[in-house]
Amino acid sequence: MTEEFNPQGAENLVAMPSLRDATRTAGAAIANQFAQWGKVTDVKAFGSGNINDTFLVTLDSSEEQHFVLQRINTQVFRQPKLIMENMRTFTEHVHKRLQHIPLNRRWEVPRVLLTKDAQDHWRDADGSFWRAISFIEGSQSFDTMRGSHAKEIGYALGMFHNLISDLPSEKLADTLQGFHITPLYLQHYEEVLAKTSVRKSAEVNYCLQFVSDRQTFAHILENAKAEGKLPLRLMHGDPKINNVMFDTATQQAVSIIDLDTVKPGLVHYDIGDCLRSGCNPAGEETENWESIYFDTDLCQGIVKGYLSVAKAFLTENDYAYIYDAIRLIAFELGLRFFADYLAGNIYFKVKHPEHNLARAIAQFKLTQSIESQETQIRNIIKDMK
Ligand code: GN1
Ligand code: MG
Repeated sequence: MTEEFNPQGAENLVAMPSLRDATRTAGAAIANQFAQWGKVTDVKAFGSGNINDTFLVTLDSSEEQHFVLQRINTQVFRQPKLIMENMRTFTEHVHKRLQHIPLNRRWEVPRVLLTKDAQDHWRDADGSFWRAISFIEGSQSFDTMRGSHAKEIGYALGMFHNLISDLPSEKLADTLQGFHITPLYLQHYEEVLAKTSVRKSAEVNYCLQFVSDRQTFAHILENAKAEGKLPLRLMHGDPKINNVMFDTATQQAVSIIDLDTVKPGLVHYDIGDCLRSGCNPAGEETENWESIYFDTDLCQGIVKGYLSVAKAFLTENDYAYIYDAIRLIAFELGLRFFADYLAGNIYFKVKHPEHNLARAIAQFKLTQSIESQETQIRNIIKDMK
């Protein structure tokens, strides 16, 4: 695993309230750098991201009243300038595509906002990397799933893939090496395990056993990629449900946000991530593990919405690996949380020391539920292709 991918020493912002306040104050000062069309009247923490610090900025403007300000976690994204370059290439391409596809519904792409000096980011005195993007006005996102949103979430991911399906993968840089390469997460986990004296508990033992039982399975998508069964394409990287924006009036999906991990990869990572996130009604953060299950009705809705716009570019092999992708990405996220717990919570922000352990168990319970419904899930995919 590369150093780039294993951010030793990342700050744990949430566990340090004073630093959080300082960050917020800094946020207000930085917002002014990007506020070209009005005066900043409010800056507040926004969303529930696990990596970057995100703020919603309000302006006293009659045009756009909000924008999103973010401090990129450069312990994770070591080359933040690449993210901004990718975002610009992506946005330009999609805007052109949208001019040629007749769409009878609202679909928007967040824009990169420039500083008063026409730069796409701002470095503050501490060297922190800040950037601003437009807010999709009149829209909202949801941390937990609603049945009526299933088709729309699938549509949003399908639309996203559709709009970049003709953008060659080499046009975008790799902003996060090793991201979603499960065998590398496994290797990292084994390295952490080898140098950690693990405090054993029933929860820890459950996780250790769970990972140990799925060593071979961890290679399934990477093997398919190496054998040429699944092509390298562009992906979103993080299409979880709260990255889909819904029009507040129509409740239709209108955008997918969080474009930092748009880069070459497999569309299967996205399909798997969208389904592991969207079909878990209890959500990622619950500690009531017995309540966790994979909801096949939601799965049907999401797959239906996805295929309504994605059928054109999917191959037979693509369909054959969808079930494995769902199972793998749930397992992989559990593995990432568990490894981070063992490493001392250096990658994902946490609210308490056992937080990543609890998140890992939630994903492993979800994986178990996926495994126990393999036939039903495979049938849903088969019946809809
Ligand atoms: C992280 O920061 P956020 O919440 O957008 C993570 C995703 C995980 C997700 C789980 C760059 O995303 O891969 O699926 O947490 N992003 C990165 O909630 O590691
Ligand atoms: Mg993200």
